Amino acid sequence: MFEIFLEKINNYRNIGVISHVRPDGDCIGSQIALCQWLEQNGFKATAFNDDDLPDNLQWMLPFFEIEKPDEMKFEGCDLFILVDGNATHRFGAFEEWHKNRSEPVWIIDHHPDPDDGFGVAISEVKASSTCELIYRLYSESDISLIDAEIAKALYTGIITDTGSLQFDSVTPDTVEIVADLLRRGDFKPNEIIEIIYSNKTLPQIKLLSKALKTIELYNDNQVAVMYVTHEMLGDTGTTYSDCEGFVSYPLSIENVKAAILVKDHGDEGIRMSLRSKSDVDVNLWARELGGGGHKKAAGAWHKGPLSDAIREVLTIGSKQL
Ligand SMILES: [Mn+2]
Repeated sequence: MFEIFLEKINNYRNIGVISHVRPDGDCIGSQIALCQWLEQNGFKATAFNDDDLPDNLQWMLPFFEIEKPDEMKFEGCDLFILVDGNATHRFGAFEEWHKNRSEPVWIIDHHPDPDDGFGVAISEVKASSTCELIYRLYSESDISLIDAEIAKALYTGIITDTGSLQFDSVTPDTVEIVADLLRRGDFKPNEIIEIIYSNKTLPQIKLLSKALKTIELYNDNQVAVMYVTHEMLGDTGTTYSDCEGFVSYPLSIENVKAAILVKDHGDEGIRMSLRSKSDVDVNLWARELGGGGHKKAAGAWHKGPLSDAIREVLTIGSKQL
């Protein structure tokens, strides 16, 4: 998988590694592990992200410094590698800066339908996560270089991108990789799972209780819609980032094939998170709304208002049910 990558990487020295905006466990885990691999192999790596890490990933910061985009630092790089995204617009300030530049851009990613024009594209839709791909980079070069930090970073990405090994993207290989990471890193699953998931605040749980009351079923009870309004955030003293993971509740209702969390972001518009636990491809729904993602997890924006966004996504979805 990484033959061409391993051959061509030797033409470069200073490599900028960028993870996508609104970072998650997979993009940060793969970014850190890739930067470590580059430095272990004699390259200079610089990690960039436009946004701060969410609280539950901050513990990984000491593993590798992640910097804010900086033109001077971009100019010092002779190659850029984008991780966990397949279109430059997912990578914040880098896109605008790179428009008039000629440094090559590579991707390592598992989202469907990548953009054209990447010098090297490791694009594996079947991979559970980008972290699974970075593990393969190690296994195809020198697996013994995986130390405890790298093992924890890769484990985090695989766990968060697979709903703790529950999604159908999980294969026997994924589970074997996880077992190997646990051995190499000498840690137990709960050490990391508890940091990632057992960090809910009381206001978050109060917000969840309000959101759960909004759940309605449509299309013969096959689609569940749940929403969060500005007012609900104000009442509970929470922000949109506190809705992380909410969509799994409507998705867990029996017979529901797809679930949508609709968040009213006021002037910014309406944000929709779509999930599927069936053959329903919510990436198609999201794409029709100008968004995208994976078959089972996708997102899109709508100009609003909330009721229009719900009506439109249900109309799009009903074509597939
Ligand atoms: Mn991912």
